[in-house]
Amino acid sequence: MDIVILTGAGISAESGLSTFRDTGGLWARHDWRDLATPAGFARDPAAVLAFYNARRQAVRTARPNAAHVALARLEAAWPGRVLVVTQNVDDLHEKAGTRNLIHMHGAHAGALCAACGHRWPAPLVMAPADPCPACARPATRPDIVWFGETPRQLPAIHAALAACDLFVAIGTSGRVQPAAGFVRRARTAGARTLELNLEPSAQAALFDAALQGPASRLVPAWVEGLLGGRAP
Ligand code: BJW
Repeated sequence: MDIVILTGAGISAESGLSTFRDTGGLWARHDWRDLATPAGFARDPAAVLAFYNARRQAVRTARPNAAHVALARLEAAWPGRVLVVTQNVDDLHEKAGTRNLIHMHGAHAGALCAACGHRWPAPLVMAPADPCPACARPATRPDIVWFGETPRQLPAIHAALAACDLFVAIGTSGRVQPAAGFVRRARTAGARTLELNLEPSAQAALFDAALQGPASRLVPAWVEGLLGGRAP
């Protein structure tokens, strides 16, 4: 039985990283048009880089919680294929030991030249004057998918959704496309679907089952049940 797991900011909330759309979340405190669009970066690169520098710094010291650890344990112990597709740009799945992982919205670990498209490992702090190592133009940006940009590795994700037997969404509000559409794709392909979230997401009614609670409690319990032979 092959499993595809979609994670969102809620899985990292208990590791101390902000979500986006909860009360006090990043988009409650900042305007996404200024900080998470190519147009916002063109208007004020210093403000965008400062926003991501602060978050990159917070991620550096953040530790995976019981939910990330449980997913890594599932991948190691499960006889079928387990693919984690994360919308998160932190590295907590990697730190927990997950190997088969797609960062569909990019990662703090990467830098991208907005002028020539060259990619390289991100420094801890980016500044607008930083030259691209390939073309030398001062156009360094985080290698992160902003609104209006195409998420990474969609063909591989769509292929996995079409072939999976179980699709699980964890800690995501289901408000951002195309990730919000994955549950429909998985259902169409015949997969069973499960949502684990603090509250019912915008997509909750589309899932076969939806459980509410903190990821650090729900995910380890679900993984233990699955590895113990309980139905998903
Ligand atoms: C817990 C918990 C705990 C809390 N335990 N749970 C109109 C205008 C402009 C754009 C559009 C538009 N209409 C449609 C679009 C497209 C747009 C979009 O969907 N916009 C909507 C918001 C309207 N999408 C795009 O532009 C995407 N690209 C695209 O569509 O390209 C076209 C294309 C499609 C297909 C093929 C080819 C081309 C790109 C989207 C990029 C998203 N970027 C961001 C920021 C960058 C990353 C970063 O800085 O970190 O990505 S936005 C932000 O939202 C971030 C996240 O990855 C993403 C999803 O958020 P997530 O993870 O769901 O977090 P929250 O906060 O929303 O939810 C957290 C949940 O956890 C809540 O439900 C809590 O209850 C729960 N929770 N604590 C369990 N302890």
